[in-house]
Amino acid sequence: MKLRTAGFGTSGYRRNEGSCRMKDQSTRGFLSALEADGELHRVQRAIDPRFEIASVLSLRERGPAQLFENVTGHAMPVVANLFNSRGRFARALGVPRKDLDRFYLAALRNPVKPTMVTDAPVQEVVHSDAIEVDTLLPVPHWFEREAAPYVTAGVIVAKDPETGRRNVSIARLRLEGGNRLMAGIAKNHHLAIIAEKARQRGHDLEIAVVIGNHAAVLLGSQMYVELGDDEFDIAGGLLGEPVELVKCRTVGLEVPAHAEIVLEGRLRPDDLIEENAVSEFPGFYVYYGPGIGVEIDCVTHRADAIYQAILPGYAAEHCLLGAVAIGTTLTRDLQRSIPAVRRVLVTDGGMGRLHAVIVMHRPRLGEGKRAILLAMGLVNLLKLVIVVDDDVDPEDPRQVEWSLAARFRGHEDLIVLPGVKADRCDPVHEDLVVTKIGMVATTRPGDGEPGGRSEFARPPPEVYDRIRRDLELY
Ligand SMILES: Cc1cc2nc3c(=O)[nH]c(=O)nc-3n(C[C@H](O)[C@H](O)[C@H](O)COP(=O)(O)O)c2cc1C
Ligand SMILES: [Mn+2]
Repeated sequence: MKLRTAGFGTSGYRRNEGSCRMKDQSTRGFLSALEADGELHRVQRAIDPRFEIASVLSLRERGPAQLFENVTGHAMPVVANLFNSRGRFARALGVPRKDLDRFYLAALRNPVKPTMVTDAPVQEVVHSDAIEVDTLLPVPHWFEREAAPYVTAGVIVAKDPETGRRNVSIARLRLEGGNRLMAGIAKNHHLAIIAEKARQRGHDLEIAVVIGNHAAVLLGSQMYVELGDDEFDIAGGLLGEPVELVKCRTVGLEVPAHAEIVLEGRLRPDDLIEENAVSEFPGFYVYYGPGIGVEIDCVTHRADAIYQAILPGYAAEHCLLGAVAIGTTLTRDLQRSIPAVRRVLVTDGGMGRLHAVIVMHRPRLGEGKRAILLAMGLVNLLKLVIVVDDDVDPEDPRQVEWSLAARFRGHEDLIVLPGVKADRCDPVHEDLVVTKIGMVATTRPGDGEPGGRSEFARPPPEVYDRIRRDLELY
């Protein structure tokens, strides 16, 4: 299908009276901006959602956003690869790249409550009987050994049956035919805890699955906040204004008005469905056992909705969304007890989950090791943590390795902790324990003094600075 306009229209949406929304809370402004910069690739050739979309995305995993306009069997286009780099987040959030970390921390500290609207683009079209999810939506079938297609960018909204508090998070949803889905949710996630509360009360849990979200909503959904904290408040913090929500048609929930698609339905905690093979962030298949059945009663979407997908497995976007959230919350948490911590970066090579670099400013003796222990204690996933000085860019693996070569003494700067509780996703865990490793690659107090062993070799500063200023003349 061809989109009706070269840009991405808002299909006649009228703003509510009294609305003070300043930003485009849809993904459409971002898509237009990407396209203007040649960062949106339109795939016009017919493409099969069964493995072909996955293949193109795997090959262009770090490349431009991809808009599949002609998906076999579907009128609705598929967009993917939207947030596969830190730079893309900066753009989508309207923040200079270098300020991103400070910006994320500020959003965590300054949540903004959502606001309600009544007229929502995401409800332009409503389907409420004989729902066939696989007919309505072009959901890709990703990998060979997975049994069916998965919705991978679905942000699930639910309310705690005990407290009425909202929770917003992503979990994969597999198509089970007709209006049925299966949700694979880690037991320790809030959504699983809430579903268990509903099960104990003997009823289903209403959910709304939101597809086609602004970066603020996707990132907000990933932040490690407490059970009872509403991730839409964090999304509002990232937007710098309230997320506009609209009431769902068939469930007692509210969803972002400017999203593309919403599936309204119920998690059925007693309806267990065996999942078998599913891909995880290490890039391997895992076998978690049964997931929870879902029934969808209503689907709403924009008249010209675009289906957003996230390539699962060891892929840039999947890894990065979690990495940003873990890095941000760890930076906040570590700084509370160790002010020398400047930043925690969860690395791409470490799958955005398992490895981190902690940047510290002049750590005192032993303080690097303390930061490592604290980080590992707080985030179960982490199993390799490297501490570097703040003259090193943690996003540059070459500089991190340079630190290890220049500043790390294996006999005293290494921590090896066998037999520590592992995350179930860790590829090398044995009986859910793993060996955790910490490396402190920082200069010691007194290092780097003139005449000492780690004094940098450089031209005289007055010459160097002058040449740097006038470099284009040379
Ligand atoms: C693309 C993507 C897919 C994800 N898929 C799942 C999943 O299938 N199951 C799951 O438990 N968590 C998944 N997550 C991670 C959770 O969304 C994340 O840990 C979230 O913070 C959990 O929030 P909660 O504790 O409020 O439920 C995924 C994250 C991303 C970015
Ligand atoms: Mn939560």
